[in-house]
Amino acid sequence: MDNIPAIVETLVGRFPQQEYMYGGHNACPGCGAALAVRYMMKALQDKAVIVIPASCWSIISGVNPLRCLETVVLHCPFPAAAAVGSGIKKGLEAVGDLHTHVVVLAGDGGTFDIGIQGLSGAAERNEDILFVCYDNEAYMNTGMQKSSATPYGSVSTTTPPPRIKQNPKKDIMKIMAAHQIPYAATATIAFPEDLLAKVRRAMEVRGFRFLHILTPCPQGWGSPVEKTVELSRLAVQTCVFPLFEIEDGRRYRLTFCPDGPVPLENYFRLQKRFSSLDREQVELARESVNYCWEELRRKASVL
Ligand SMILES: Cc1ncc(C[n+]2csc(CCOP(=O)(O)OP(=O)(O)O)c2C)c(N)n1
Ligand SMILES: [Mg+2]
Repeated sequence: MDNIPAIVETLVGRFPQQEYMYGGHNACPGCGAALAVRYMMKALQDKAVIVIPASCWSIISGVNPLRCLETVVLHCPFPAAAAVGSGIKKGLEAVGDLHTHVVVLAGDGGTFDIGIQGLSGAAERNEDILFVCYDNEAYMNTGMQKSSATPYGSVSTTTPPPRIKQNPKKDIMKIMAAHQIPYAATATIAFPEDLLAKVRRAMEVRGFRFLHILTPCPQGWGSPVEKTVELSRLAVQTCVFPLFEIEDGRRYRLTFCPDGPVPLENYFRLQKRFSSLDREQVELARESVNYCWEELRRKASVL
């Protein structure tokens, strides 16, 4: 980590300094979702309407008429986010506004589970919106109930030990690729330039765009608040959460290739939610991560 000051210096030089998210918001200390949106807003600036279904972000952004984002924010019912976003875009077009972006900002519950019907419909119709899923891997706002984005082996309030989550995390990127949408990508806050580049790329593309951002949650994951960025980095380095893009559901591109994956234990060790895994279960998790990583490398023609 000796090169951290150099990295910070480079970022300060190249990263937009203007903020579009105000301080005094309602996020918990160490909230990955707050940082993800802060970065995302640096690309969107005030050129987007943000649609937020029930989630931590409905709280973070503030209760109407207050808000912490320097743009228009609209709160909507949980399952309706993609449909509301699509309607707003059509409305803007109807009044001659062809420039304002519509961005749906939903949690993993609002994306993988409760919002998936509207999400699939909007993707299939190729609505001209950007759907951003910030994924903290559970229903955090209501107290860490498991979602279908919760990974295998995780403790949650609905999967307490010894009945830890038995099923794997749903592969939302495969589901989005199956819709053959023009652009889909993964990102995380430990790679802010990559995140910003992907938001910018998504803003250039017309049609349905999907961004899947991993955002650690210290409260839910049982991790130290100062480890949020490190955990995001470890998720990528262990191949738990690879960084990649998919165009038209076909062309895969890895945007970061770890040189020799970091052991999975380094990632698990920092989080209480994985503390009840035994050696055999860690091995199962490792096999699954390796399988998905090899499959992704084949699709991206890296193998
Ligand atoms: C139809 C409906 N069901 C349940 C709720 C209660 N609720 C509000 S936020 C939330 C959790 C959302 O989880 P997720 O989408 O992952 O976002 P996060 O809270 O993790 O940011 C739930 C269950 C609701 N508001 N509306
Ligand atoms: Mg969540």
